[in-house]
Amino acid sequence: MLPKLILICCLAVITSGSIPRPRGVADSNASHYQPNSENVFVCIDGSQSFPYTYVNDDYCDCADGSDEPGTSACPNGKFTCTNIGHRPLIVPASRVNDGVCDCCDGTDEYSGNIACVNTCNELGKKHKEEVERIMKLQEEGVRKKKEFAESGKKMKEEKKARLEQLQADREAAETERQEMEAKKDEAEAPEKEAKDRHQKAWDEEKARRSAEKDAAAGMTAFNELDSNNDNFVDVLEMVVHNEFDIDSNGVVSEEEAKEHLEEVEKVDQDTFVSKIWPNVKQIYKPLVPEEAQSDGEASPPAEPQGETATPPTPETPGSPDSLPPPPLDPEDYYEEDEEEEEEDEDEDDDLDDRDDFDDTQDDSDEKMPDYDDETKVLIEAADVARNSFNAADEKLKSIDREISSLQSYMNLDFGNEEEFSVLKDQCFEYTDREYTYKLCVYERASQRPKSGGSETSLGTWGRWSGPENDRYSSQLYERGQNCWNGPDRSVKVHFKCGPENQLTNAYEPSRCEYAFDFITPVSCSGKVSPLDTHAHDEL
Ligand SMILES: [Ca+2]
Ligand SMILES: [Ca+2]
Ligand SMILES: [Ca+2]
Ligand SMILES: [Ca+2]
Repeated sequence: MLPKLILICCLAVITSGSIPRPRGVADSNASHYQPNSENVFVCIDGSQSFPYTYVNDDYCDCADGSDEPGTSACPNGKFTCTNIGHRPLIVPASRVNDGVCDCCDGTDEYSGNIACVNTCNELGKKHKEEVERIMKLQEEGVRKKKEFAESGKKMKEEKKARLEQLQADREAAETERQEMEAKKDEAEAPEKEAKDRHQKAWDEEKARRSAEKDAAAGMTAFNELDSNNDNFVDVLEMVVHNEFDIDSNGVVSEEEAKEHLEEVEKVDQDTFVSKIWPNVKQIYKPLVPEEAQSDGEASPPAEPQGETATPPTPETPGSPDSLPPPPLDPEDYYEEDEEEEEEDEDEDDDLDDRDDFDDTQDDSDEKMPDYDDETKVLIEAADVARNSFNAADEKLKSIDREISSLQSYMNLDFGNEEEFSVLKDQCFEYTDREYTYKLCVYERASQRPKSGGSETSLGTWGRWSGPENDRYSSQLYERGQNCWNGPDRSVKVHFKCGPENQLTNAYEPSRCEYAFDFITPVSCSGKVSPLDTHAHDEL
């Protein structure tokens, strides 16, 4: 034991320096307490002076408490323990001789009321180990950071070269696209002309067919109306058709019939088809055949039809055709007829049959015929030109997309040495009791409940947000999902030196403003900051 004590004693002499000083005085303040020839002590704040014997006389004389560095007399006094073997500590003067060991060397307790064990060497050793541990971490981090920086620089070089290549390719691709577009336009002009011609011919054909059908219907109507078969339709043949009742009084007067006949008594077939039919075809209804009546068609379902079924007027006495027509146009009539024949079949089949019937009719009547061979050749040529143009267009677009993506990459700030580029396109997660938080560096931050449920955006990449002297210590992700009655969510990510890239904590310091702690070798400086070891010292 003895040699060790001696060692401590000698170290103490050396460390405390050559200036003798009163109890509780910090090394840095020692000069203030050097006795002078007048034997006067000047308070450190310079406000007062006292005889030197006032120092540590357990009575507070200086306003700044500097005359009592080694006693608890001044409420604002400060006691410094030298703590040889560890490092000096300043405690409030009130802790001097308070019965608690505050200094590791026990110098704050000299009254003898309590015996403090000197733990400075032990603490010093632990502190040294801690500093070494952190130092090692920092050095390892810096080594990794250098690697990251190298690959980051290499990556940027590659991207830059690729960007230059693409910018050169783009010119050629744009020229190619222009050429292909011109060829396409060139091929499409005759194609359009031929197709338009074909369409026009088809439109004319459709109009012709329609007119033909119309004329045929007109002739059929004429033959139906000409009940006495004298090749004229006259007023009396018209009045039996209730649909010609202009004033809806239930009777077709001769005047009404004549009005439909363009004010003549009778018309021949040609006149009927060309002049009368166009005006009446919308209202004309053929009289119902006898057998249809007996089949039960005689009771029309619609009420108004029943009303028009008034007894024959004197103008048409005893006419068998004076009964009201069924509410059917010719097409409906035939369909009804068919349905009656197929009464036993179920309704679905019936409907299907009718659909098929209609479809085939539409197809044969309304489908435009194929293009002629000459037009087909033009369309084929235009298709080829279009495909070539689309390919050239897509190629240019794809180049533009890649250029745009590379430019956004180049615009990102990866730190002074490109060291943060290693974190690009990487995502990290941290799970607490309720949520899993996710950080995709340079992209976005989010959270999702552990119990399931949808993800909430906490923000997208904004910018580096560290203080001016430590710009790369934090990142801001902003414009996340809006908080009800509050701001948009945002996250500040704090970067600290650590052995691996890892999201280590997530919290919400104020409503909707989140904070993540992220450790990474990239943030290692190679230096040990006092803060790193502070927590350990407190033990
Ligand atoms: Ca005093
Ligand atoms: Ca104490
Ligand atoms: Ca006639
Ligand atoms: Ca009438």
